[in-house]
Amino acid sequence: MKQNKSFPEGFLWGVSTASYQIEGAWDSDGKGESIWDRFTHTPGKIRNGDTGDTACDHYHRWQEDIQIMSQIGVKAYRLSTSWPRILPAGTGMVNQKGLDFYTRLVDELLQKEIIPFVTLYHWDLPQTLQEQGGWKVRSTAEAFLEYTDVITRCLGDRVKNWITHNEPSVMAHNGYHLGAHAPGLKDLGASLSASHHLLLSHGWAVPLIRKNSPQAKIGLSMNVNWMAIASPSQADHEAYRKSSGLWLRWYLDPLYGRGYPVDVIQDVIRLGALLNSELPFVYDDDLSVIAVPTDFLGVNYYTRFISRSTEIPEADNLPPNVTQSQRNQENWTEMGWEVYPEGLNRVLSWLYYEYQPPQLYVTESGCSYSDAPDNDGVIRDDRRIHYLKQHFAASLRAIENGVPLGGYFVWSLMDNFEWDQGYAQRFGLVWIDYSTKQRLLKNSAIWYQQIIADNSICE
Ligand code: GCO
Repeated sequence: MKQNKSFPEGFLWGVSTASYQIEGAWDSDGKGESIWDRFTHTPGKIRNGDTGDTACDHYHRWQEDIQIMSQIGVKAYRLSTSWPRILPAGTGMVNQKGLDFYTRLVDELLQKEIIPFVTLYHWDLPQTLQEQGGWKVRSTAEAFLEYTDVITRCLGDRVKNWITHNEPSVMAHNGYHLGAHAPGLKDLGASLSASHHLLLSHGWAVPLIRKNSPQAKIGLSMNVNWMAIASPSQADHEAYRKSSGLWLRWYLDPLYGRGYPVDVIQDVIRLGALLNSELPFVYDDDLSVIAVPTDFLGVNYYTRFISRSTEIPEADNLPPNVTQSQRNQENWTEMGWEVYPEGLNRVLSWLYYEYQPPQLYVTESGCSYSDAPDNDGVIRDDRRIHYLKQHFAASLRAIENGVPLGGYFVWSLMDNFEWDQGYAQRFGLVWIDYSTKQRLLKNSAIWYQQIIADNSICE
């Protein structure tokens, strides 16, 4: 029999976006160039040659977008501020028009009783800083502090929820090691020093935000997908140790006071990216700076990945890395990611019991399906509704399991620029017609409206 299952009172139902993915206006009103502007303007980097030059044109249509959020009834909105819109050269001159944009945005959100969660860095580093070494060098962490000071002095009286970084592991790996994201480097050693400077800048920023924004709650968002081990073999366990080490423990361990994991350092030495276990980029007090207490951990969850040793590819009954055409449509999104809701419960529970953050939020979770308006103009994105319902249910299981989960931000409010995938992937609750920039609520947005109003799901 179906049952109504309620969420705790005050649970924050939200939506999430990021500046480069929605704003457009890439060179308007004094904004400086970002590494994503440079990267997307470089031929061959992005699917279909797409750029974020206009994206959803949110920079000009922000009022309509807030109106839509208000119509859906969201309680909270996670946005990110664009560093080069505020400090065009990364440091020094402040662009008042950039600050004014975010001030108007925040004021309008508050007016509509939507709580802003502001991410300071969602990957759009000023290009000028990249030319000085980007996150590879310590001075970028110092520059981040200057930027944090400017923005939190401006908004700190009204914004009370701050996220320093979005997915530092993805920034460091995809940007500096795998080369798929800006700045497009392929150097494991560089990605390690980048990761350290990202974490250091977080550690420095937290006390500054506390000073400029009294009573603020501060956290950082990590992408944590569920990592399953393909088989009980030693080789598959070893594959799991390595990948979870590099992608998760390398970040979470220092953030929660354990320092960098020794086994990962040994792996990296074996790969030739470090000479020995002395990490040249770590200075004396850095680890205690990074371990500064925070108020919450943001979790971006999408899928399950399977750790499998390449030596024994077929040794189990978990899905192999099959091609898109072989996949059961229902269980795989158009990103090629498996739909695996129980992983969210496991991730939230693992993070809470392993690292004990005082609170957790799902700061992103969602799916890419390209369902378009039918002839009658209705967007029947039933697969998204199914995805969200199952992931909300998994969140509730985590709450029942004792996890202090404060809210869930659906990725994303609207279709937007999906990094190296350009506009080919649509994660939105709201459809964007990219030729006219018209917004249209999908059925999932209307369904979400009801979930928020009821604060419960029916299972
Ligand atoms: C990320 C980012 C988002 C993405 C989303 C879908 O996780 O990569 O935070 O900007 O758009 O996750 O891939």
